Amino acid sequence: MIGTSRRRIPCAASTDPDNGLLGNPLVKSVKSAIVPASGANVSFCQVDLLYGTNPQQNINIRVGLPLSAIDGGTGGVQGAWNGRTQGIGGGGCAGSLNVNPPVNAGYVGSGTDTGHAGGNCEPGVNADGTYNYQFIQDFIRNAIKQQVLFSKSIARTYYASKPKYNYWNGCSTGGRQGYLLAQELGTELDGVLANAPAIYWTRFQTAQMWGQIVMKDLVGGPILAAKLNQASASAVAACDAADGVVDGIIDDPRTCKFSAKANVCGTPTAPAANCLTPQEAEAIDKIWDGPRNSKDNKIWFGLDRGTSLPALNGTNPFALGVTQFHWNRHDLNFDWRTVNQEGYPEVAEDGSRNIADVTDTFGDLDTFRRKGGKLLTFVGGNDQLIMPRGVINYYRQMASHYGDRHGEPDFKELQRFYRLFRAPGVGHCGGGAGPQPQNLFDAVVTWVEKGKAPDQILATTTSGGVVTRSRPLCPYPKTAIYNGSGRTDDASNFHCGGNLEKRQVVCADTLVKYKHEANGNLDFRGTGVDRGECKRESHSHWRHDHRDHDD
Ligand SMILES: [Ca+2]
Repeated sequence: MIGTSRRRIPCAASTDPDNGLLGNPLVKSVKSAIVPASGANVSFCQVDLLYGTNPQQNINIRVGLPLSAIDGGTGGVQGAWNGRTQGIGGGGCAGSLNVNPPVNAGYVGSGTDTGHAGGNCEPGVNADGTYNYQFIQDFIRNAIKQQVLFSKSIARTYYASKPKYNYWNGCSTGGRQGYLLAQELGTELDGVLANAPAIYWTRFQTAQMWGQIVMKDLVGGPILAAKLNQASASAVAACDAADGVVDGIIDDPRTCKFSAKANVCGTPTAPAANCLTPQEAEAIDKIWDGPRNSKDNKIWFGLDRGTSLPALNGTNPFALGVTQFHWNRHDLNFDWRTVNQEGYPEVAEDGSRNIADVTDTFGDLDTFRRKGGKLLTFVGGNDQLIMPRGVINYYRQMASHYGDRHGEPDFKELQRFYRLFRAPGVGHCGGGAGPQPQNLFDAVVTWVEKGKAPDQILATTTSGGVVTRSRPLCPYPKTAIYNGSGRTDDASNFHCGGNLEKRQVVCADTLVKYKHEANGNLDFRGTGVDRGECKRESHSHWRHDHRDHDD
């Protein structure tokens, strides 16, 4: 699409017909101009283009280019440019056109609006009950692919030099976008940082409504936030010490079986304030457990104990969850309040049948892996919006996909190019009680360019600019283990070891698979191990339980 001229051109001329943007039939409009420095933001060359293959497709893409030598840029490998690109992801149902952070760091930055303005996903369904596939496909995949391709070609035109390394950086929807690019555009990126990814879009967003439905059924409406918060605090108090360190954090909440029944008013274990009715306790237990069908089989994962519950289970449901019910039934008037616990499985299955093959992100990483790509993910152990077990589920599936010929998960093999770091106690893309991951993007760059895989990620808690606690985060299924002496607030007194892939936690998370999913796009092995394997105690995957994964 872009001319192959190796002549350097000024920013103002970068849209000239010779350079392939003006006159490109898929580029509806394009402009370029130097943006002056402003506050902490450096001056850069901004190219804005509108991409579309038909009148209904209107994808805005922004590429921010550190000034080239011809435009006065200095300090990089060409002008102010460090020779790399960095695509920035969006959040919720919105994209991002803010390219300042990567540009300030010397990267060609890029962003897209994903084909629509604002964060409303309702236009994915038309008033007549048909899907607006243009809207959905542009949001899910088309826009980010064009973003990456244009950022690379425009960089090549502007600097007369090909980018040496190409990266993605996103969290939540931006994380999902990183996964989709690694799955479907595997030749174009060298490194992907994709945190708290909103993968399995249809499945997890449907599950975001589970708690609201349970509370409506059992209590008649939302439980007071103070009671939800007390239940979370009680769970942490009950399970905190099981990981060996009393620090207000449950290292692996899957092992915590605390029941909210302990908080029922009048029982000896009830808290002094914000105790629960038996119905409220049952609802909270179901929120932790996640949606199940009538056979008591798990449909998706719950919010883990210790997680802040009001984000999804407050006075109002999470807007994208409500929208997802409309998507599942391709009906803008479908009212989630008409759905009870018994009806939930049908809505979930409708979503799987009707739209999940477009929205969910679970392809393999074969091309990305073969081309040497590196994928790094952090997920908060107490993510309040995206169930972290869903991300672990995909990671295990890939460990199985790249495992031995029996399809057993092989995390060591997987970790040659894909590493998942759990951050205990951390919320969605950050926040929460746990120490916060540091320098993740640098870790991807070092992995790609120096071949040094991150064995651990430093996480810190700061107060008034002072680090009050530090911990290593470990590539799953390892976890941070206290060495037994020294301060438990100092990362140097921990090491990465152990193996969190215990039979009891993995098999308890086996998911239902619908008939229509078998042998199609949606076929997947549930948790990366099937039910049969979970029933056979002697299966070799579980014999590994007792093997220490320390190198
Ligand atoms: Ca603990």
